[in-house]
Amino acid sequence: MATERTLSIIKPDATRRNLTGKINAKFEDAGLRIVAQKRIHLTKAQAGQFYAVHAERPFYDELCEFMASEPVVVQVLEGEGAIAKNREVMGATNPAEADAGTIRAEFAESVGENSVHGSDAPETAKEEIAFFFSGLELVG
Ligand code: DAT
Ligand code: MG
Repeated sequence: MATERTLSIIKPDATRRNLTGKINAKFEDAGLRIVAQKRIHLTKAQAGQFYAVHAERPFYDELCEFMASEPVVVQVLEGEGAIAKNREVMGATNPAEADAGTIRAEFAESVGENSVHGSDAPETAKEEIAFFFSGLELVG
């Protein structure tokens, strides 16, 4: 399997509870390397642009409000099959359905406040990385 990069976000419910280090340990233990990382505070409009694909979903407004409520940590994870591996480490969207040991099973508070975002495919990973990071911020 090829080396890939994926976009990860540690969401406001997790930064608020000081869980960045514990979540990063899960990524590193799974063989994912954090090759770029920064803490930012999104506006609701920026959150809306990032999650534009969900604009028609009933939870969209709540999701954007939440993502802009407090700072997030955006990061690029790299490794063999990083996109799928990260989704595995994250666990299912609904923490009640997430496998034991996954980030969402251990830390997420609800379906909406579920601690982490991870890209779901190579094309979205590319777009999402470019949304937050310039080429200069990405160490080759
Ligand atoms: P994922 O984050 O696992 O890729 P998704 O892309 O389907 O899940 O949805 C994006 C985010 O939207 C998700 O992390 C939390 C929120 N969300 C999804 N389904 C929801 C629901 N039924 N109620 C409230 N928020 C929801
Ligand atoms: Mg998704």
